[in-house]
Amino acid sequence: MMTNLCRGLALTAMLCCLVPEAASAAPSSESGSGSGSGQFSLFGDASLWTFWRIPLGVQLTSDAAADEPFAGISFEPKVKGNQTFTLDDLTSLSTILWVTEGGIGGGSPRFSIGLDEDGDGEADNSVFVYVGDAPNFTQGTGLIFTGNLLTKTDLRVDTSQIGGTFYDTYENAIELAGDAAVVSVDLVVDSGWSFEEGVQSVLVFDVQVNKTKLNLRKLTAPN
Ligand SMILES: [Ca+2]
Repeated sequence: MMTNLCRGLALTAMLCCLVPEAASAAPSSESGSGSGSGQFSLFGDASLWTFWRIPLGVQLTSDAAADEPFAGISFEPKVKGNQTFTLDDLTSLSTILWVTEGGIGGGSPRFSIGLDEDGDGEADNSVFVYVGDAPNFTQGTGLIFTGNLLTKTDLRVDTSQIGGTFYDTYENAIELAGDAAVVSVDLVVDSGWSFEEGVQSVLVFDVQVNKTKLNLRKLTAPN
């Protein structure tokens, strides 16, 4: 435990040097400029990872034996009046995370983009964007800097729910459903079942949706 803590603190210090904005949160989660501002929240087996009450990250755990064998960070776009935040408004999606238990596999971690295609405000279908190395998205524990996943061309976008294929590009997702309203963008961890120990755990240091960054100080544990 202590070793993990020390490694985590060392890692956080390194991230602060490499990516100053990763651990020093923006003034507000709602401060995104232009399309894509919004609010982050936690769900499932998610908790703030703190040191001396200072939030350093979010721990997302999928324990196959738990009542809620999943965890995530959800981003809800905030729009004014009758404006809509559509899929083609979503141009940048990235995360910095450390896979601490299990690994990457079973389709997790991934981003799940909820789309409302009939205008009732509820998601009808989702587009999934996988984290990890294409084409299998299976690898061990370790630190991942994704960069902007939406500009990658390595077929990490699953458009099968909107008439596409499991291995697709974000460009084609836009072709298929660019006008659909985005109601949520979730970073999901739910593949504990796919690992021998039955647990997949991830420490998330940063998530960015367009220009809106995860603000750890604005997050509270899920109910
Ligand atoms: Ca709907």
